[in-house]
Amino acid sequence: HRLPNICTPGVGKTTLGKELASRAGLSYINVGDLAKEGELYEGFDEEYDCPILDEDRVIDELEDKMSEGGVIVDYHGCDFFPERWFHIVFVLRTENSFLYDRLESRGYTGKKLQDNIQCEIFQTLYEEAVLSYKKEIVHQLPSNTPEDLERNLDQIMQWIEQWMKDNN
Ligand code: DAT
Repeated sequence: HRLPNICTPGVGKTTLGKELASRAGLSYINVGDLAKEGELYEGFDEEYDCPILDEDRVIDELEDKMSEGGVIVDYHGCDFFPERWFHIVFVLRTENSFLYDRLESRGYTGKKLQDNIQCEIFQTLYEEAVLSYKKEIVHQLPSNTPEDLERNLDQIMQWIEQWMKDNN
């Protein structure tokens, strides 16, 4: 069976991605974890206090799995992945008040907290997604409440079923 590849940049990605993988029988890949395990970095960003992703090595690492299909890729950006990899891209959107609380409880403070909120206000990740993929495959999903999560899961499951019918 051919299975679709899905990219979910945004907020609440891990929660949605893992649950979706288990319901749909797809595999879930967290690019941040993959990079950490393989030390796929090419430097360190002092300002943001985080390592800089070696994008070429990440792509090499994922290529075989992606061509097999059936992969959910979780990352906060999607512009450096090959366009051919993905059949659908979801950008999760969280309102500021909710986002602020979530990031604060994750220990974000100061510039890192402010910049992440700004990124959401300016729709940075959505803009990046529509510039990198055909607009028709990029979807924004609200991700504020547990009800949103459940609705998103139902919708994506329906999309996957349809995709399987159309492609097998
Ligand atoms: P990400 O992977 O995008 O960083 P996450 O899945 O780790 O985000 O979620 C961050 C926090 O928010 C975590 O405590 C779970 C919670 N969360 C995720 N989706 C949610 C939703 N739809 N409603 C309420 N809380 C949510």
